[in-house]
Amino acid sequence: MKRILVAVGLLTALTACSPSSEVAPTETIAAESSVVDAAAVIEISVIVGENSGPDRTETVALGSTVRISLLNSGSEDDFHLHGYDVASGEVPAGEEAVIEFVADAAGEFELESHVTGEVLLVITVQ
Ligand SMILES: [Cu+2]
Repeated sequence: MKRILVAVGLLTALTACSPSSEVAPTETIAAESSVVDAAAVIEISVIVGENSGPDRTETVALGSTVRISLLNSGSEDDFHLHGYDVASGEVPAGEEAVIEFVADAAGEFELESHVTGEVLLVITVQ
């Protein structure tokens, strides 16, 4: 199952991470299909535990549409991109989640697991 989440709460203040008790303030919209120009989408593939970690960095241009495919190779998890406040929701073991967002704010943003607290990827938008 793939889910595409588009952030609409981009003005939401940065929130500190609290793995199990976080009440998501983020508004998300589940979309059946992407309406963006495929050629303009930056695809990032993450296999959790294989090519993920705090030392993995990806740099994207400001204004890009970024689509992160996350294969959850571990147990059930919940992934979250800080700063943009987009989350995957619960992802069962072995399933893939897609987090998509428009990189309209510059900076460094951590993608992390809310179960382990591990940083999986750092995205630099510049
Ligand atoms: Cu988080």
